[in-house]
Amino acid sequence: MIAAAVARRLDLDLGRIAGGTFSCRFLGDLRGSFADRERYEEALARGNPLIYSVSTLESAAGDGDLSYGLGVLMPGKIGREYFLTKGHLHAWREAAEVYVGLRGHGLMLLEDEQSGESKLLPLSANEIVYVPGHTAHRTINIGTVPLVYLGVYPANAGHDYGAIGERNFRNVVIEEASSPALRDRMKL
Ligand code: PAN
Ligand code: ZN
Repeated sequence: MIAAAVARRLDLDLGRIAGGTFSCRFLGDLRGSFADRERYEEALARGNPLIYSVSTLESAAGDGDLSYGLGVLMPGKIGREYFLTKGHLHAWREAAEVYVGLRGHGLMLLEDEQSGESKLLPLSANEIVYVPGHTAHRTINIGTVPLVYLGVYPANAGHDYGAIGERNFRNVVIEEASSPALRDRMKL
């Protein structure tokens, strides 16, 4: 028996999956995410723009099933740091994820929870990024148009924002000489 509807339409302009739930993160929701706190507060005093949205189709079927989310991340910077998602680990740490780039130019910052090792991988249209388990992941828009991507993950992965919320990623991606550069947060 086919339990769930298996065919879905993605609207890349609206960032919606038919039948999905839609959530938005505004600049004010990202306090603590950007390295330059002064520039962040200055930008927030000027306005509270949408930074990203996620249209999510969560499965209630449990073990073995998949959930997925269509993300749209706006272009822009706070100081020299590109717009980004909050980033998270999966609550079930073994849960991996596959990201598929659909539009725009972006990067994914991965950080192994155990070793602390970072990887910066391209996520642009037609690129796939595999995020292993035990890996914090954040999406970054380095382009001038919205970055659109689909993430597919185990239905029981869960999202743990706590650890990243407290200590953030070790590295930041900033613009240097018109190009993205990976830098140690403590040495900025
Ligand atoms: C994605 C993310 C999406 C938004 O669907 O949830 O990019 O990023 P944050 O969840 O960090 O705000 C995913 O990785 N799901 O597991
Ligand atoms: Zn995830």
